[in-house]
Amino acid sequence: MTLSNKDKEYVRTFWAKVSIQVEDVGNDVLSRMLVVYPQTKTYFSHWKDLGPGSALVRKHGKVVMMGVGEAVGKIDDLEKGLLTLSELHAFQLRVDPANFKILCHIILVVLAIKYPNEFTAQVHVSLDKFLCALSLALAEKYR
Ligand code: HNI
Repeated sequence: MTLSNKDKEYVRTFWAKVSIQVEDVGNDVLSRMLVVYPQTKTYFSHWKDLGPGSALVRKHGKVVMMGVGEAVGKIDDLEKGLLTLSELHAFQLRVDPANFKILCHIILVVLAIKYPNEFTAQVHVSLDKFLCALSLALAEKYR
């Protein structure tokens, strides 16, 4: 799947808004993922508190969303840009790539709730394409 220049523009413009609230957005995303898809908790079993909004959930939520933000910066070559992160998730963390789809779905839901006016159908399409491409790039090192 290729992102058109228009897609990239929509993603960059939308992300400019998200980037000033990455901590809150990240907290909502990770909190919701752990509640709605409790199987994802297995990867974070070393944390003391996996409840919504806990200190570690908030902190890691921000880390993940910063990662997505970096990917926006590398939107022209996601495969190369995310190589290190892909290696980390594949070989060290051993995260089943099915979870990338889950996380991307949650990201869309949270952004739609938080930015109802900016989250137009066109932004939705472009973000969905971007997140699919990001997931694919993250799964690159699994094969
Ligand atoms: Ni993910 C660590 C980014 C999906 C489980 N993850 C990171 C880090 C970044 C990151 C950045 C910190 C790396 C470092 O320390 O150098 N993760 C991303 C991105 C996505 C993603 C951009 C997809 C959009 N990660 C997932 C998913 C899971 C996941 C779907 C599991 C359900 N990630 C982890 C775990 C860690 C992690 C586990 C280590 C956490 C820890 O304890 O430090």
